[in-house]
Amino acid sequence: MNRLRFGALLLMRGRRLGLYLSHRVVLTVPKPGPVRAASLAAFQPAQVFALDGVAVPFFEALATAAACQEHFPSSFDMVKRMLSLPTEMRLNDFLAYMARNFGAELAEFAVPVPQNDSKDDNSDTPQGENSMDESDVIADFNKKCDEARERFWKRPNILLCGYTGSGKTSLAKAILGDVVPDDAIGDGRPMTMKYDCYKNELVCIWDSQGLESGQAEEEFTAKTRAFVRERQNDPNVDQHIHLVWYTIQGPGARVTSCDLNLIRNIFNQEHVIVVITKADAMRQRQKEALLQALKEGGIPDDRIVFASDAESGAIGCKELMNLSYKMLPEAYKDAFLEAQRIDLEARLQAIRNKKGKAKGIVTTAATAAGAAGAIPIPLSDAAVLVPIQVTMIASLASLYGLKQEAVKQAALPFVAKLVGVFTASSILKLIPGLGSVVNATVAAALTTAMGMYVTSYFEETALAKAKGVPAPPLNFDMELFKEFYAACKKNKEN
Ligand SMILES: Nc1nc2c(ncn2[C@@H]2O[C@H](COP(=O)(O)OP(=O)(O)O)[C@@H](O)[C@H]2O)c(=O)[nH]1
Ligand SMILES: [Mg+2]
Repeated sequence: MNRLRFGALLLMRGRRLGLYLSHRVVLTVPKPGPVRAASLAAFQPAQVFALDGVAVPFFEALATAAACQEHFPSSFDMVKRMLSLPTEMRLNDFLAYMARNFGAELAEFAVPVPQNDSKDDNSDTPQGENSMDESDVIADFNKKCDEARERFWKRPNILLCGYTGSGKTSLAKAILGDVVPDDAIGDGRPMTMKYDCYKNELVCIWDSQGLESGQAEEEFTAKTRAFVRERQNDPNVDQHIHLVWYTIQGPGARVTSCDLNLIRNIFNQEHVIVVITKADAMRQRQKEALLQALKEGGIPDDRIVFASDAESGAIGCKELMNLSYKMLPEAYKDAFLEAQRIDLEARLQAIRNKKGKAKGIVTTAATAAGAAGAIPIPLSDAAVLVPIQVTMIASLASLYGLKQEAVKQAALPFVAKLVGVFTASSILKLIPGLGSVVNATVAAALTTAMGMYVTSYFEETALAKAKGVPAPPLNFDMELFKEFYAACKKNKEN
């Protein structure tokens, strides 16, 4: 069966049209009069146009019409009015118009049969006509999480280059931790064949084979050039190499012409950090000699870091991490900061700094909820607010980098609760005196309250995760939620 998306336009057997708000709520004009919400099952559509938001452009006009109880002879007239089409237009001409202007196609549709079998008895989820399909909500939630993930977490590509045995893999492991497998570190043997890609959702490390002593330098240089060219020619910048850590073995105290050629001519120098490795085993004189040789080769001081692996005390790793952070393109910084294992305080601070973005997400959702609430939503249909909030929570979960398992543990119970909270009986219990209708102000305030509540919980969870301590238990704390709600309402009134 085709999945319906928010804003799909439904056509009933016959001529009645409805706007699908998701989770089985349809807006239509059931009989001459104002716009009403109906359940998908009651509407019984047989055909559907455009599974993707075709009705969204006139949603605002619809909300206004509904708010002032505007009278429509039929749902078809309502749609024509929203689209500013001539009232005498016939259904066939209308279908042709939709195809032309929205690329909307008419498809057969069957109302899915609700599954009521697997609900436990003391679940908060209401049964019956107005109940939302929880599995639908969760599928939607997971999809929204993936989408948000792509927005917030752009994964940087870091290339490690340098002679075999110079300590490339050890360095990557010291800074980026477990993404680099233990057995990738060699003892003189070339462990890395061609280019190995170590990656998780935060970072992708290209570990090159490295130049073997005795191997033709030209061949190695040509191979490296080909690899870099291929990536930098990709129109998708996410595929580019964003940073190069070029390693020079410190105790060797030698910079070869091959090193200099690679650093200066093959890579974009703007993206290269020269890392002098095994600093733990270097004499001061060797350090000075290397710096001098690099300086003569035209490498600026501020692009050179002395470092050692984790076993040797991770000398200079914090410095390398800070410099890398500074040099990475803006979009890739957050993921890098999260991936690095060297500077815990920087990670904690980065998590705390997410409040601003979180606030933006909550405001967007509250605005959408306010627009939905402009059609005074009968409480039984407060379900229309759920998809908006599901999107909000998914975005917040992704922003705080809660991984798939954490999302399941921390966010899904929220979503399940949400389905319960936004139903007539529990919402009335929650906020006495609310009346029987959720209006724009209440819809926005409820959404803001939920957003603030979720943000503070996700922030705590992300901080705990970074510190390696157990995440706080999730108790959906009604009292706390009420406090947030009261604060939001007060804000609105002032
Ligand atoms: N003393 C010391 N040894 C290191 C350091 N980094 C790497 N090594 C050793 O150098 C060898 C080669 O390291 P590896 O990371 O596999 O180098 P790669 O071939 O460039 O990836 C291994 O035996 C490492 O244990 C370091 O900072 N200090
Ligand atoms: Mg290696």
